[in-house]
Amino acid sequence: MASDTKLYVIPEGLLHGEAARTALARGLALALTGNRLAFTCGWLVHRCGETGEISRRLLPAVELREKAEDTPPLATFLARLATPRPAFAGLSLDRPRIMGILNVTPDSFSDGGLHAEAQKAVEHGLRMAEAGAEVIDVGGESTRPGAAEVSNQEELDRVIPVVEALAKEGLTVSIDTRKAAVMRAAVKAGARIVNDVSALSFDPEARATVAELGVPVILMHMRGEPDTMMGLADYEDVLLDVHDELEEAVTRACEAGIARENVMVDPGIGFAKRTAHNLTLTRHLALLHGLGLPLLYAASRKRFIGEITDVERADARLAGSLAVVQAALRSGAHMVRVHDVPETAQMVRLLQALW
Ligand code: 8Y4
Repeated sequence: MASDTKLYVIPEGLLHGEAARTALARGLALALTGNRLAFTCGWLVHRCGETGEISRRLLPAVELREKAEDTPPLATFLARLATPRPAFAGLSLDRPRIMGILNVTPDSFSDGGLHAEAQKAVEHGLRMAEAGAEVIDVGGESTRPGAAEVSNQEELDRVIPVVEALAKEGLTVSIDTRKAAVMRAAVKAGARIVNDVSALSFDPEARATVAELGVPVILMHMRGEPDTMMGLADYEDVLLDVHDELEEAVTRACEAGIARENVMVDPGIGFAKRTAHNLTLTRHLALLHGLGLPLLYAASRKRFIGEITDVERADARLAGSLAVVQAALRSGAHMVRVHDVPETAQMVRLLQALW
């Protein structure tokens, strides 16, 4: 095998709860992010670095384990899939966590001036926490293609009062921003997580800022910027490309001094991805556990759901959102970012009861 060939395993045949623990104890399955999940077979994938040629074979878990004994890269990949994830921002990841979306953009809580808007946003954040969101993701910059640029000062004016009020209430707040100055001010105001859709690549100061602040960070996959990303939705293999590009983002973050234990990854559903890409990533999400890090899935109300169901209005996409979030949780996603917190919390409770 050429030395520049990369190897991956896409877990299939997932088991949950008691079935996972029993199959692991009997050597019938391989562990996925601890012992609450296991997989009974998997696609062993090889990609040649020179030709880009990809080959895949579905193998039972037992054969994957045997093969790993004389294939070090396979042993490494299986070990990364298996290792339990440590707590992230103080949240243990042994059960699914809900991140509630709180937009503080001009169009979100319209009318009535900045103060009234902040007040409404804080109330919505508190309601989401009450309903089961363990992280509130506060964002003041729209990443919609064609959205107007927001100045540093305007973004700060919108998000900081909201972050401060929610943090004072004892909530875990993440700050959704690509700007180092906003990250710094938000953490000072009590935010405990940085959520950057550019994976710390938009602002040249971002990596050093997060390293200095020492806070957990969510690195999301995208290509280009919101205005250019759809022209870059061209993949050799979307699943493997997203894996590799996330791996590079993680490496760059760690080289800048960010602790690996402080990194969560996210495939960036809808960002530089067409409908088929979003479906492939959702279907084979478990491959991304091969990065050895906690995994966030965020598809709430996104356009591919509307495209498949022919539902134009974003706020009428709850059922489709629940379907893909459930799929992601069954693949072992550790956190989901959603608009509809009470409904998602109800679904998560039922899933847990079944497991
Ligand atoms: C309706 C409303 C339909 C909003 C789509 C949307 C992600 C993210 C966004 C994500 C992480 C969005 C800030 C896009 N998406 N952060 N942020 N992962 N980590 N669109 O996928 O929600 S904004």
